[in-house]
Amino acid sequence: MRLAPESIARDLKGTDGLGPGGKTNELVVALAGNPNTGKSTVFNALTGLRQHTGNWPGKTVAVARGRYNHEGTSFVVVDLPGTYSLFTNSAEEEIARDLLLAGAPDATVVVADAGCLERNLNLALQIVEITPRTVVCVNLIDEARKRGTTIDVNALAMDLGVPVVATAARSGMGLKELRDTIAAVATGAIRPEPVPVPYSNTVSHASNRLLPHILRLGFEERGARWIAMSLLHSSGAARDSLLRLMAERSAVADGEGGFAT
Ligand SMILES: Nc1nc2c(ncn2[C@@H]2O[C@H](COP(=O)(O)OP(=O)(O)OP(=O)(O)O)[C@@H](O)[C@H]2O)c(=O)[nH]1
Ligand SMILES: [Mg+2]
Repeated sequence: MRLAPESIARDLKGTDGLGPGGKTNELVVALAGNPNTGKSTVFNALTGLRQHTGNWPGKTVAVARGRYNHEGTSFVVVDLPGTYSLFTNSAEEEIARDLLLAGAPDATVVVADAGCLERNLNLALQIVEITPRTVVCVNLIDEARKRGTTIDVNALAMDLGVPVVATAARSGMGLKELRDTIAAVATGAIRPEPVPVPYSNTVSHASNRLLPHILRLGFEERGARWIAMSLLHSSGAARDSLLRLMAERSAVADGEGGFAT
Protein backbone atom coordinates (compact mmCIF):
# COMPACT_ATOMS: atom_id res chain seq x y z
CA MET A 1 0.00 0.00 0.00
CA ARG A 2 1.35 3.41 -0.81
CA LEU A 3 0.02 6.91 -1.01
CA ALA A 4 -1.62 7.98 -4.24
CA PRO A 5 0.13 10.93 -5.86
CA GLU A 6 -2.60 13.45 -5.07
CA SER A 7 -2.35 12.75 -1.39
CA ILE A 8 1.41 13.29 -1.31
CA ALA A 9 1.12 17.10 -1.27
CA ARG A 10 -1.70 16.89 1.25
CA ASP A 11 0.38 14.59 3.43
CA LEU A 12 3.39 16.91 3.20
CA LYS A 13 1.30 19.74 4.56
CA GLY A 14 -0.36 17.54 7.16
CA THR A 15 -0.07 17.84 10.90
CA ASP A 16 1.97 14.67 11.31
CA GLY A 17 4.73 15.83 13.59
CA LEU A 18 5.48 19.08 11.79
CA GLY A 19 3.99 21.07 14.62
CA PRO A 20 0.95 23.28 14.54
CA GLY A 21 -0.44 24.19 11.18
CA GLY A 22 -0.96 21.86 8.27
CA LYS A 23 -2.19 24.92 6.40
CA THR A 24 -3.39 24.21 2.93
CA ASN A 25 -2.05 27.53 1.62
CA GLU A 26 1.54 26.52 2.36
CA LEU A 27 3.84 26.21 -0.62
CA VAL A 28 5.75 22.94 -1.04
CA VAL A 29 9.49 22.99 -1.80
CA ALA A 30 11.36 19.77 -2.66
CA LEU A 31 15.14 19.54 -2.32
CA ALA A 32 16.60 17.03 -4.77
CA GLY A 33 20.17 16.30 -5.79
CA ASN A 34 22.99 13.80 -6.04
CA PRO A 35 24.22 12.29 -2.75
CA ASN A 36 26.51 14.48 -0.64
CA THR A 37 25.84 17.76 -2.44
CA GLY A 38 24.66 19.57 0.71
CA LYS A 39 20.88 19.05 0.49
CA SER A 40 20.51 18.54 4.22
CA THR A 41 22.75 21.54 4.91
CA VAL A 42 20.53 23.69 2.67
CA PHE A 43 17.48 22.15 4.35
CA ASN A 44 18.82 23.00 7.83
CA ALA A 45 19.72 26.53 6.75
CA LEU A 46 16.19 27.05 5.42
CA THR A 47 14.25 25.44 8.25
CA GLY A 48 16.40 25.82 11.36
CA LEU A 49 15.07 23.40 13.95
CA ARG A 50 11.51 23.32 12.66
CA GLN A 51 11.75 19.88 11.14
CA HIS A 52 10.59 16.30 11.49
CA THR A 53 12.03 13.10 10.05
CA GLY A 54 9.83 10.14 9.26
CA ASN A 55 9.62 7.29 6.78
CA TRP A 56 8.09 8.05 3.41
CA PRO A 57 4.66 6.39 3.20
CA GLY A 58 5.09 2.77 2.17
CA LYS A 59 8.92 2.95 2.11
CA THR A 60 11.66 2.43 4.64
CA VAL A 61 13.44 5.56 3.41
CA ALA A 62 13.65 8.40 5.94
CA VAL A 63 12.65 11.80 4.61
CA ALA A 64 12.95 15.03 6.61
CA ARG A 65 10.31 17.71 6.34
CA GLY A 66 10.37 21.18 7.81
CA ARG A 67 8.82 24.61 7.65
CA TYR A 68 9.95 28.17 7.24
CA ASN A 69 8.43 31.56 6.60
CA HIS A 70 9.70 33.96 4.01
CA GLU A 71 8.29 37.46 3.79
CA GLY A 72 4.89 36.38 5.07
CA THR A 73 4.61 33.18 3.02
CA SER A 74 4.78 29.78 4.68
CA PHE A 75 6.80 27.00 3.05
CA VAL A 76 7.01 23.30 3.80
CA VAL A 77 10.28 21.73 2.62
CA VAL A 78 11.01 18.07 1.94
CA ASP A 79 14.63 16.90 1.93
CA LEU A 80 14.62 14.11 -0.65
CA PRO A 81 17.15 11.26 -0.50
CA GLY A 82 20.19 11.69 -2.75
CA THR A 83 19.77 10.30 -6.28
CA TYR A 84 21.88 10.32 -9.44
CA SER A 85 18.90 9.86 -11.73
CA LEU A 86 15.16 9.23 -11.76
CA PHE A 87 15.41 6.33 -14.19
CA THR A 88 16.11 3.25 -12.09
CA ASN A 89 14.04 1.56 -9.47
CA SER A 90 15.69 2.26 -6.12
CA ALA A 91 13.29 3.31 -3.36
CA GLU A 92 15.08 6.69 -3.18
CA GLU A 93 14.64 7.40 -6.87
CA GLU A 94 11.02 6.28 -6.82
CA ILE A 95 10.27 8.76 -4.03
CA ALA A 96 11.84 11.66 -5.91
CA ARG A 97 10.23 10.61 -9.19
CA ASP A 98 6.75 10.05 -7.74
CA LEU A 99 6.77 13.35 -5.87
CA LEU A 100 7.77 15.26 -9.01
CA LEU A 101 5.37 13.41 -11.28
CA ALA A 102 2.54 14.09 -8.83
CA GLY A 103 3.20 17.78 -9.49
CA ALA A 104 3.32 18.18 -5.73
CA PRO A 105 6.17 20.70 -5.29
CA ASP A 106 5.48 24.37 -5.98
CA ALA A 107 9.25 24.66 -6.42
CA THR A 108 11.97 22.01 -6.72
CA VAL A 109 15.54 22.90 -5.82
CA VAL A 110 18.21 20.76 -7.44
CA VAL A 111 21.23 21.01 -5.16
CA ALA A 112 24.34 20.47 -7.29
CA ASP A 113 28.03 20.20 -6.35
CA ALA A 114 29.92 23.07 -8.00
CA GLY A 115 32.98 20.79 -8.05
CA CYS A 116 31.41 18.21 -10.39
CA LEU A 117 28.64 20.07 -12.16
CA GLU A 118 28.58 17.93 -15.28
CA ARG A 119 27.57 14.79 -13.40
CA ASN A 120 25.09 16.73 -11.25
CA LEU A 121 23.40 18.39 -14.22
CA ASN A 122 22.29 14.99 -15.48
CA LEU A 123 19.68 14.88 -12.70
CA ALA A 124 18.90 18.59 -13.13
CA LEU A 125 18.07 18.00 -16.81
CA GLN A 126 15.75 15.13 -15.92
CA ILE A 127 13.99 17.24 -13.32
CA VAL A 128 13.47 20.30 -15.55
CA GLU A 129 11.92 17.98 -18.11
CA ILE A 130 9.28 17.08 -15.51
CA THR A 131 8.77 20.43 -13.80
CA PRO A 132 9.62 23.94 -15.00
CA ARG A 133 9.24 25.19 -11.40
CA THR A 134 12.89 24.38 -10.75
CA VAL A 135 15.79 26.27 -9.19
CA VAL A 136 19.33 24.95 -9.57
CA CYS A 137 21.40 25.59 -6.45
CA VAL A 138 25.12 25.33 -7.26
CA ASN A 139 26.39 24.52 -3.77
CA LEU A 140 29.88 23.97 -2.34
CA ILE A 141 30.93 27.01 -4.33
CA ASP A 142 33.54 27.82 -1.64
CA GLU A 143 35.30 24.48 -2.22
CA ALA A 144 35.19 24.93 -6.00
CA ARG A 145 36.67 28.44 -5.71
CA LYS A 146 39.50 27.09 -3.55
CA ARG A 147 40.38 24.79 -6.43
CA GLY A 148 40.28 27.70 -8.86
CA THR A 149 36.96 26.79 -10.51
CA THR A 150 34.60 29.62 -11.38
CA ILE A 151 31.00 28.99 -12.37
CA ASP A 152 29.16 31.34 -14.72
CA VAL A 153 25.72 31.04 -13.11
CA ASN A 154 24.11 33.41 -15.61
CA ALA A 155 25.28 31.35 -18.58
CA LEU A 156 24.11 28.17 -16.86
CA ALA A 157 20.69 29.74 -16.18
CA MET A 158 20.42 30.72 -19.86
CA ASP A 159 21.42 27.25 -21.03
CA LEU A 160 18.97 25.47 -18.73
CA GLY A 161 16.15 28.02 -18.82
CA VAL A 162 15.71 27.98 -15.03
CA PRO A 163 17.15 30.22 -12.27
CA VAL A 164 20.56 29.25 -10.91
CA VAL A 165 21.87 30.40 -7.51
CA ALA A 166 25.41 29.84 -6.19
CA THR A 167 25.64 28.93 -2.50
CA ALA A 168 28.03 27.85 0.20
CA ALA A 169 25.27 26.50 2.43
CA ARG A 170 27.52 25.65 5.39
CA SER A 171 28.44 29.30 5.84
CA GLY A 172 25.06 30.65 4.68
CA MET A 173 26.43 32.31 1.55
CA GLY A 174 23.76 32.75 -1.13
CA LEU A 175 20.93 31.53 1.12
CA LYS A 176 19.06 34.86 1.02
CA GLU A 177 19.09 34.79 -2.79
CA LEU A 178 18.05 31.13 -2.74
CA ARG A 179 15.05 31.90 -0.46
CA ASP A 180 14.02 34.82 -2.70
CA THR A 181 14.33 32.70 -5.85
CA ILE A 182 12.40 29.76 -4.37
CA ALA A 183 9.61 32.15 -3.35
CA ALA A 184 9.51 33.76 -6.80
CA VAL A 185 9.27 30.38 -8.56
CA ALA A 186 6.80 28.85 -6.06
CA THR A 187 4.43 31.82 -6.22
CA GLY A 188 4.69 32.12 -10.01
CA ALA A 189 6.38 35.55 -9.92
CA ILE A 190 9.08 33.87 -12.04
CA ARG A 191 7.88 31.28 -14.56
CA PRO A 192 10.93 29.40 -15.82
CA GLU A 193 10.88 28.05 -19.34
CA PRO A 194 13.36 25.18 -19.46
CA VAL A 195 15.18 24.72 -22.74
CA PRO A 196 13.67 21.53 -24.25
CA VAL A 197 15.85 18.45 -24.59
CA PRO A 198 15.99 17.63 -28.33
CA TYR A 199 14.88 14.16 -29.41
CA SER A 200 15.00 12.57 -32.84
CA ASN A 201 11.84 12.54 -34.98
CA THR A 202 11.47 8.80 -34.53
CA VAL A 203 11.59 9.04 -30.74
CA SER A 204 9.26 12.06 -30.68
CA HIS A 205 6.80 10.26 -32.92
CA ALA A 206 6.78 7.16 -30.71
CA SER A 207 6.41 9.25 -27.59
CA ASN A 208 3.51 11.22 -29.10
CA ARG A 209 1.68 7.96 -29.68
CA LEU A 210 2.08 6.97 -26.04
CA LEU A 211 1.23 10.41 -24.67
CA PRO A 212 -2.61 10.35 -24.77
CA HIS A 213 -2.67 7.07 -22.83
CA ILE A 214 -0.46 8.53 -20.11
CA LEU A 215 -2.32 11.87 -19.98
CA ARG A 216 -5.53 9.94 -19.40
CA LEU A 217 -4.08 8.82 -16.06
CA GLY A 218 -4.06 12.44 -14.88
CA PHE A 219 -0.35 13.32 -15.10
CA GLU A 220 0.64 16.87 -15.98
CA GLU A 221 1.69 17.30 -19.63
CA ARG A 222 5.44 17.59 -18.96
CA GLY A 223 5.40 14.65 -16.56
CA ALA A 224 3.46 12.57 -19.08
CA ARG A 225 6.03 13.38 -21.79
CA TRP A 226 8.84 12.38 -19.45
CA ILE A 227 7.11 9.06 -18.69
CA ALA A 228 6.62 8.38 -22.41
CA MET A 229 10.32 9.03 -23.12
CA SER A 230 11.37 6.96 -20.11
CA LEU A 231 9.19 4.03 -21.15
CA LEU A 232 10.87 4.09 -24.56
CA HIS A 233 14.42 3.90 -23.27
CA SER A 234 14.05 1.94 -20.02
CA SER A 235 13.99 -1.80 -19.55
CA GLY A 236 13.75 -4.46 -16.87
CA ALA A 237 13.15 -3.31 -13.30
CA ALA A 238 13.26 0.39 -14.22
CA ARG A 239 10.43 -0.04 -16.72
CA ASP A 240 8.50 -2.25 -14.26
CA SER A 241 8.75 0.55 -11.71
CA LEU A 242 7.26 3.05 -14.18
CA LEU A 243 4.51 0.63 -15.15
CA ARG A 244 3.70 0.13 -11.46
CA LEU A 245 3.34 3.89 -11.00
CA MET A 246 1.03 4.04 -14.02
CA ALA A 247 -1.05 1.13 -12.69
CA GLU A 248 -1.45 2.98 -9.39
CA ARG A 249 -2.55 6.12 -11.20
CA SER A 250 -4.91 4.08 -13.29
CA ALA A 251 -6.53 2.71 -10.12
CA VAL A 252 -6.90 6.26 -8.77
CA ALA A 253 -8.24 7.55 -12.09
CA ASP A 254 -10.81 4.72 -12.04
CA GLY A 255 -12.08 6.03 -8.72
CA GLU A 256 -10.64 3.53 -6.29
CA GLY A 257 -10.12 6.30 -3.75
CA GLY A 258 -7.05 8.07 -2.41
CA PHE A 259 -4.95 4.98 -1.92
CA ALA A 260 -3.59 2.50 -4.40
CA THR A 261 -2.17 -0.90 -3.60
N1 LIG B 1 32.58 23.63 2.38
C1 LIG B 1 31.30 23.37 2.28
N2 LIG B 1 30.80 22.23 2.82
C2 LIG B 1 29.49 21.99 2.69
C3 LIG B 1 28.62 22.87 2.01
N3 LIG B 1 27.37 22.34 2.04
C4 LIG B 1 27.47 21.18 2.71
N4 LIG B 1 28.74 20.96 3.10
C5 LIG B 1 29.26 19.78 3.80
O1 LIG B 1 29.15 18.68 2.91
C6 LIG B 1 28.84 17.46 3.62
C7 LIG B 1 27.58 16.83 3.06
O2 LIG B 1 26.48 17.69 3.31
P1 LIG B 1 24.99 17.15 3.47
O3 LIG B 1 24.14 18.35 3.69
O4 LIG B 1 24.91 16.06 4.48
O5 LIG B 1 24.77 16.55 2.02
P2 LIG B 1 23.48 15.75 1.48
O6 LIG B 1 23.32 16.11 0.08
O7 LIG B 1 22.33 15.96 2.39
O8 LIG B 1 24.00 14.25 1.60
P3 LIG B 1 23.09 12.91 1.45
O9 LIG B 1 21.81 13.13 2.20
O10 LIG B 1 23.96 11.85 2.06
O11 LIG B 1 22.88 12.70 0.00
C8 LIG B 1 28.72 17.90 5.08
O12 LIG B 1 29.96 17.65 5.71
C9 LIG B 1 28.45 19.39 5.02
O13 LIG B 1 28.88 20.10 6.16
C10 LIG B 1 29.18 24.07 1.43
O14 LIG B 1 28.51 24.86 0.77
N5 LIG B 1 30.51 24.25 1.61
MG1 LIG C 1 21.06 14.57 3.35
